Amino acid sequence: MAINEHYEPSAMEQKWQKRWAEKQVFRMSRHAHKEKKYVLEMLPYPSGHLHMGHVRVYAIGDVYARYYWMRGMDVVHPMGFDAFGLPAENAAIKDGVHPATRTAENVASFRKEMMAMGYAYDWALELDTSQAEYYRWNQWFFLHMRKMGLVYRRTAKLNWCTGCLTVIANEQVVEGHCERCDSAVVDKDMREWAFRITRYSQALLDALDGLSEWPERILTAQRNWIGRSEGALVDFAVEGSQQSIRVFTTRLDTIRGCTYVVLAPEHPFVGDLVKEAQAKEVAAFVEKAAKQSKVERTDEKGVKEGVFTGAYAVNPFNKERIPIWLANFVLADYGTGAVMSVPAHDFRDFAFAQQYGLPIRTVIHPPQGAPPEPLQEAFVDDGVLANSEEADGWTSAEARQRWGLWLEEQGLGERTVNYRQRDWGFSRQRYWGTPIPVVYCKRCDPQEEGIDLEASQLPLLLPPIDTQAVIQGHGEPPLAKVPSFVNTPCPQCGGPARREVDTMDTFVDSCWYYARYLSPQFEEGPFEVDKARRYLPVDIYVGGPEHATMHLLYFRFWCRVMKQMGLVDMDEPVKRLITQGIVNGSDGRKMSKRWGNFVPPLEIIGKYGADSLRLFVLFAAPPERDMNWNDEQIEGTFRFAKRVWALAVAHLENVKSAQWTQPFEGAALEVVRATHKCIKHVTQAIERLSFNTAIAGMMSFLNTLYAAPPPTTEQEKAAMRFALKSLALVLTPFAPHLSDEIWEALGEQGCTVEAPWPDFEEALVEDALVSYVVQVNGKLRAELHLPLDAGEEAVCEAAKAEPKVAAHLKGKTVKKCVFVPRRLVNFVVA
Ligand code: ANZ
Ligand code: ZN
Repeated sequence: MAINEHYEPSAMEQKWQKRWAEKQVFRMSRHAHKEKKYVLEMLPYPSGHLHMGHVRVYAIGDVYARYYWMRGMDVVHPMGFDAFGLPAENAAIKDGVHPATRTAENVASFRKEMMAMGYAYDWALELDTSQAEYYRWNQWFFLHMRKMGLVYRRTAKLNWCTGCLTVIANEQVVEGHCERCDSAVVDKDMREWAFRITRYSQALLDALDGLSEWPERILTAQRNWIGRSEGALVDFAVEGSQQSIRVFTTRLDTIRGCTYVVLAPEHPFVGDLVKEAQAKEVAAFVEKAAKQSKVERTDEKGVKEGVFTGAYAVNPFNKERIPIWLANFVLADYGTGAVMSVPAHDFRDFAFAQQYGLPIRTVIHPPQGAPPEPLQEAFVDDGVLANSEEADGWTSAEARQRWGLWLEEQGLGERTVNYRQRDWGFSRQRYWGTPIPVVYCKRCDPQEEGIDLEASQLPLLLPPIDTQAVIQGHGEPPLAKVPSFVNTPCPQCGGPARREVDTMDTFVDSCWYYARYLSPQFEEGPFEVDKARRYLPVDIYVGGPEHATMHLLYFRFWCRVMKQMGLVDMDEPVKRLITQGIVNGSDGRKMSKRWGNFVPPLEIIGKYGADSLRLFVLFAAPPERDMNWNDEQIEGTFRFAKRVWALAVAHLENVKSAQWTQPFEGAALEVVRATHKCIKHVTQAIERLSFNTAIAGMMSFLNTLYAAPPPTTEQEKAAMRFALKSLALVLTPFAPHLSDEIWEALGEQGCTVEAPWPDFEEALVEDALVSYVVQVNGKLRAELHLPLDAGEEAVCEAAKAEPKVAAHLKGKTVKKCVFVPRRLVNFVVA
């Protein structure tokens, strides 16, 4: 075969991509009897073209997939498309193209660009969540989960995005704005469907401790999101009323410092409590608070506003009469919607008390003693009780414990646990999503709870729709504009009924896709249980840290549900999670068309080849760190690829058929040693997720090979052949096309990913020679390079024989010889 002496990646890469596909090199179950390894990257939303962030995350996954293949494992490495969602619909509104059309185009171009990157996917497993054969199983899960009590309908104050014209999740609201379109988010009372994820709050929290291979920052984010707090419910009697106000507090120890009580403006008692004199002011306040969004009300920097109700409560501990206020920052749906305020020990209460001239009473001292009065700021940590009568001197923890019991004995309250996490509302008022399989019948279901379809009626297909109808959605779900969809006979009475017109949040789609990949054509259920048993959980999952509290929490919940249904036998979907850093432009800002720092991957592939691009994204920074695009550095990795090829070309004819079976020596041995060293370095760097140092090691190995004398003897040729072959193997996870080209040129069979990962011999990795400093009476006289295993006697003899040392020893007696192995010899002479 004729070798192209010039490094021309495009022909080389296309050739190998074609061959890999024809031979189905990456197919699942190729090593069916070996240990399995499931390597997965988060499935992308197909947005048109790959950007550098995609290139990077898939390159990271690809290193592991190829590496484990070469380790002989039964690797699964699939790819698919999270094809439903708002962007396709918004694009339709912008360009007048139907979401289905746009999505199909985008999927096709994504797939093509991924192939051009040479990613090792088993394309037979590909899935597209917008296809009925996929989303019908979302509907199937919905029906099952409803029977399990995990799906319900509720009226809730929802986050309504004024730009996307749909409800969005709490997690998607960033500082009062939509994460996606940046428009303002307002509260809106609506009926919606929700998953009872809170039933699993404690289980999801507990299991975080077992996720030892997840990044700490994700675990922390999930802990905070679930937000377990242990506290107490305490009843405060209301003066002149039979009712008492129940508050939730995490700081029962501070209760003797409570100087007023605050209710949420929506609290059901407000109407009854309020006194004539305050009625007008209170009504105005309630109305104003209702217009503020949750985010505004709880923003730490936001304005804290309140109003006195005219009513008083009684502190059950000291029987003190304290005023009842309303405040915007108290939320109706957290705890009990009522708070006992302790301004001396809570920042928010402190600010509020100062603003409205309410008393501040210290009841907790820091361990070092009482702070000076008046307080400059709240002391919010645990400490020692003061001004609390019999409890003075108790620790905070002790007080919570003892008073908690006391409350229960007295019937004045109870200890309790609260979670910040809320149920997951998943109704979306948009077209491009999974239809919800229920109908509403006035006759059979006057409360509009929704009547389930039968499993046999699935899939409930998303109807074709006129693009104009999607465009004119404007707040009303587009599906409501398709009469042939909406009007349907009631499954119970056969009379006229209406279908649900909301669709499901696309985060439903990504809750279980990793299991569907294993049997994407399966028609009897969401996936084949046997396959799931064999290949799950996912061993390595790579994706963005921005999914910490949404996808990565939702799919953990879903996994537990699937276990209860008997579909899987694990509690957690993923063993090891890798969250990649951001790709910034060369200006250090997040790479984006908006900032004009966007570098299209396709252009880079065209100019330098996919291998150089892969090397670049893996070399520029460790996977979990952010990286900057750098024009010089892509030139650098391109130069490396060229030099690898040039070295192979230079030696190929000469070394191709070299054979050697004896132990290596001399220059040949040095080449062999350098090779083992490189194999060890790359192997360990891959295991450590340090791909940049793996590449650096290969670069320095390449320099060693360039510096080696041209091989002339059969032995030297064989050593160089071994070096090139090994380089081709360890380079495979990073630059697979170039590797395979060298592999083939050396006359090897198949492709590198089918070959075993090379082993290294520890004995050969250690440096052959060590350098000794030779001193006479502590003065440096010479430096010697001696074999690693040379003993004291041999080293001293060699040192004495060294002419420069010999000159200083002449005519003197050596009184002592200090020997430090592998470092130093010092002759002490008189
Ligand atoms: C008295 C107190 C004294 C509190 C103190 C804190 C410090 P986490 O830990 O987040 O669960 N709280 C209770 N319900 C609330 C609501 N609906 N809206 C706003 N705040 C509410 O927070 C629990 C604490 O938040 C509770 O403990 C309560 O204030 C407040 F030195 O009670 B604390
Ligand atoms: Zn009916």
